[in-house]
Amino acid sequence: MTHPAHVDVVVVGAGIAGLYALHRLTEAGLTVQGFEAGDGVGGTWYWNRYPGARCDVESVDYSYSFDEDLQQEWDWTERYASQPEILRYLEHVADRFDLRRHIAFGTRVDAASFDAATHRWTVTTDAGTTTASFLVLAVGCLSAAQVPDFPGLDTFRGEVLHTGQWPADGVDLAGRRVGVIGTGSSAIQAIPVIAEQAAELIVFQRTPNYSVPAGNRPLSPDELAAVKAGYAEHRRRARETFFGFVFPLSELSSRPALEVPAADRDREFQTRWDRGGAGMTRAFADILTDRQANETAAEFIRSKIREQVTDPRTAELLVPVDHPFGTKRPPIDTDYYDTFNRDDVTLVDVRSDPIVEVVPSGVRTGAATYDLDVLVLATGFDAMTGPLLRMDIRGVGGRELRDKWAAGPVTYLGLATEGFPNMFVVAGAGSPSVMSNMMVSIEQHVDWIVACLQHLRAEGHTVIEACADAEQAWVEHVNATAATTLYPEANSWYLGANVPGKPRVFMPYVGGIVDYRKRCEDVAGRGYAGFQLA
Ligand code: N01
Repeated sequence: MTHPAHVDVVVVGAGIAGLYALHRLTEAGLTVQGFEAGDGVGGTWYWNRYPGARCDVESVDYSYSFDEDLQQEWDWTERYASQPEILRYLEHVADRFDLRRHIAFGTRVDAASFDAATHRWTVTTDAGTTTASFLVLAVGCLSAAQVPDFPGLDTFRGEVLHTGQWPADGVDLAGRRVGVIGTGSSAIQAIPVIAEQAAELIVFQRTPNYSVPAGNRPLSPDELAAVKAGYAEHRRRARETFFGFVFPLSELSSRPALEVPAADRDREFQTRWDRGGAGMTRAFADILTDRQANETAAEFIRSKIREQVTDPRTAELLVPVDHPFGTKRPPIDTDYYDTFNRDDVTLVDVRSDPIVEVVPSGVRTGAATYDLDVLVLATGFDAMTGPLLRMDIRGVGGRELRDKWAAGPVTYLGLATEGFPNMFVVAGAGSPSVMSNMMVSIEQHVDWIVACLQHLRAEGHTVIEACADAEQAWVEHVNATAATTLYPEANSWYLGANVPGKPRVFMPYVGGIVDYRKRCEDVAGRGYAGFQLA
């Protein structure tokens, strides 16, 4: 596809955010050009095809709400949709709204620079350049794979695969010895499925995680019909929750955990455990803000791990102790702990016996060499800032975004950053994004951006830029909000702790989506207060 010389808006990325942005912008009468590194739409759901990949937000919530016909005609088959089903859905959305014609696939944006004289961005891809009045970065929060610098990785004779870059044609693991490094959400989903397929599985764990059963199951036609009958109300309620989806609450949910007798507390945890999914952190009001309250939930999960894993030594290795429950994104699983009862699955604790190197035949720790045919790196992502900073983005006066964010991301509302006019980030650092149902956040962000561009057009403005003082105040607010929670206590990707040398800054906004939306609406209502319009 040849690039147009100039468009109103360039949208980078054709995942959930990029597709919705293209739809809304074209609907608003703007000319657009989308660029997507993958050969198809889907973003996260295009790249993460590892065995067992599925969403941890329920399908009826993890779907667009903007079009009533779309949500009525699509039938989700399971409580939590699998990667292939979500990808089919996004392909359907692209076709239904005729979005593919705006997208150059297989085209990676390498650089973008702003010209203060013409008020235009020049966007450079591996196939050419385009200028645009506005730049919308919809590149995802978890799209830059993090590959640890293991000595000898390139000498491995077998196949090395990252969960976030899984081959589209799949990988036949039958009869092969597979190693998985990591025990985050991706690994916890992949491990039970890989164990079924492979001859032998070795799991290299550095930090044990708290995993809760997903309780995945088929969605019955009656359930689906009931949701569809009340979809508008369901969506409205979801938008009024803290995270953007309706957790089942009980009369205990608003109470501090330690005010509730221990037996009642455990009954509540058990109810949520049996129901499955992400509700454990909402069992009581202070699970994510009070260490002792958190410990009651953590202890409950630890007891479940000990119950499920028959070998006591393996069970103890799987029990998490070094971070509060929920301060890393809580994985939800299908048969994760039970998988370690299999004779063909081995858990290696690389905290006490670190990986020294990868050798041609496998992985060598201080104590042993593990021979492998396939090495799966479930080692996560350079989250939130990685996908942006891997591009060479330059604002006014050639200032590099990499320089501006050298000590961590600095944004106004997560949407914009001073010195980089006419550039918007969808679900960026400083927004609720990964701390919410991404669908709800993405729709809110994109709607806000499109309304902003319409306002500029109506008022005859060609430039919008975040003001330094508004940005500073927002960053302080984001940090102060995080400091009221337990989140900063974990070495998580939220903090950049998983990438050596990355500044330790808590990136998402944990004030909730209702609070955030009100702030965004207030800013717009006051003529885009905190932005300079020219
Ligand atoms: O990545 P992670 P992920 N040596 O960063 C280990 C979303 N997601 O891809 O904890 C040894 O969580 C690392 O160990 P440690 C979700 O938001 C959602 O699993 O740093 N180990 C950790 O165990 C999630 O949070 C879904 O000590 C190394 C693992 O690799 C996010 O994506 C599914 C290592 C990385 O875990 C990221 O999840 C999947 C090293 N050098 C993902 N380097 C659903 O919707 C890293 N590790 C369900």
